Amino acid sequence: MATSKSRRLFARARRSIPGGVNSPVRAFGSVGGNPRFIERGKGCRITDADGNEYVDYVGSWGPLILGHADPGVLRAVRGAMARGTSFGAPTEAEVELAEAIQRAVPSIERVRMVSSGTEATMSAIRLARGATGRSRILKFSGCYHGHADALLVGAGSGVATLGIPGSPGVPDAFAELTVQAPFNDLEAVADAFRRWGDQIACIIVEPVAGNMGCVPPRPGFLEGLRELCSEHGALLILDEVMTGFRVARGGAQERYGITPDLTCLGKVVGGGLPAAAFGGRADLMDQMAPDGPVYQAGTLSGNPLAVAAGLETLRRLEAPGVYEKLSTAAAALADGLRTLAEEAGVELCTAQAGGMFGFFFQPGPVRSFEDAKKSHDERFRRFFAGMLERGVYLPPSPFEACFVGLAHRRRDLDETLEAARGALRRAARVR
Ligand code: HOZ
Repeated sequence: MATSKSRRLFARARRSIPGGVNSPVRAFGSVGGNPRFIERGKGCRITDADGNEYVDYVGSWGPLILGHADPGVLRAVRGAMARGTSFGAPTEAEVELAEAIQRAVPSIERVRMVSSGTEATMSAIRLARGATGRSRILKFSGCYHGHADALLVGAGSGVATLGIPGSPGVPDAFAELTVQAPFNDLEAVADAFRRWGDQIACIIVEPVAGNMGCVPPRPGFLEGLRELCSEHGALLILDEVMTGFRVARGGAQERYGITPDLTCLGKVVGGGLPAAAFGGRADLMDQMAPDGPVYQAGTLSGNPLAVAAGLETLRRLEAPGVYEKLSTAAAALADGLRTLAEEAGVELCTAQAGGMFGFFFQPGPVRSFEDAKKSHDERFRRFFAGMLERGVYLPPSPFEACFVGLAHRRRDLDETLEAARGALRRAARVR
C-alpha cells in the first residue's frame, strides 16, 4: 500500500503543528506507523492522500452516524450557508434543535448549545458547583470528559493512550478537587461519599465508557450512582457526548432507564460540524446566565451551519428501525471478531452497545480501566496495522471505541471480517 504522500504531509505538518496533528491520538503514536492524511469520505468509506480507500469505524470519533458526505446533511448545510455562516444572535433553527433534543431526551428540560464536548462537560460541572455550592467532583478512572483542567485526572482517550497520569499545567489545587473511583465500582463511590459526602457537587460519568475502549456499565451501577447522588445531595451528570443518539435515540439514559440531573451531548448532535450541548432539569439550567448567575458564553454557540447539520441528523434518526440496524451491525462485528479470534487462537473479548463497540486482546471481562490496561498492546498494534493494510480504518488506540453508522452495509461488514481473519492470524504470531 503506497503511503508516500501521507508521509510527506506528516513530515510537513510536524514543522507547523505540534506533533503534526490537531488532536493527539490522530498521530498514531501508540500504534506506530504514519497517520493517514484523509482527502475525502463518502458513506462508510474514506480515501487518503495516496488514494487508498478504507472502511471507516472512526466516523470522525462518533459524529458521522449517517456516514461521510451524507447528501441530506450537505444539502442542509449548503442551505444554511447561503443565508450566512454566523450571526452571534438567536435563530429559529437553534430553537428547533433545542426542541428536537427535548423530545428525544426527556430529562433535558432546557438545553444550551456550545461548540465542543469539552465545553459541554466543563460548563455542566460549573453549573453543578454553582447550584450545590460544593467544590469537589467525582469521576471514574479511564473516563474522558474532554480536556478541561478538573477533568484531566485519571483520564482515558489520548491521556491513557500516551500513558500519562495527568497533564502538566493542571494546578494541583484543581486536581485535588477531583475524586476518582474505578468504573463499575459502586462500593468505591459509596466510600468517597462517606469521606466527602457534603463536599461533592456531582458525579460525572460516561454511562457506557468509550474512552478506555468500550466498557458498558454493570447492571445496577448507574442506578446505584443515581441513588447515591440523590442521597447525598449531589448531581448526576451523564456525559453522553459519545452515547447520545448513538446507543439509543434517547441515549444511554433511555437504554438503561436512568434520569440524570444534567446531560452533556456532542458528536452526533452536531452532525459532523462543531456543536455540542448541555442540558437538564429546568430549575438547574435556569441558574445559567442570563437568567441566573452561573456564567457561560460562546461566539459560535448555536452556529447556524452546525445547527443545520445537527437538525438533519436528528431528523433522520427518527426513522423506524434505525437503532436496531446500528445494533445489529455492531453486534455482527463484535461476534464475528470473537469467532475469528478463537479460530486464530487469540484471546479477545468484545463489548457492544447500540452503534458502538470495542475489543480487547485479553480474555476479559473488562469492567474498569485497570482491566482495560491488561490487554496485549503488541497484538493490538499488529492487528491495527493488519487491518489498515487490508483497507479497514480503526481507532489508532486500544483506548477508544469503534463506531458503525447507517452507511455500513452487509458487504462492508463482510469485507471487514475478512480483513480481520488475516489481521488476527498476524496478531496470533505475537506471544
Ligand atoms: N479524544 C477523542 C476521542 N475520544 C479524539 C478526538 C480526535 O482526535 O479528533
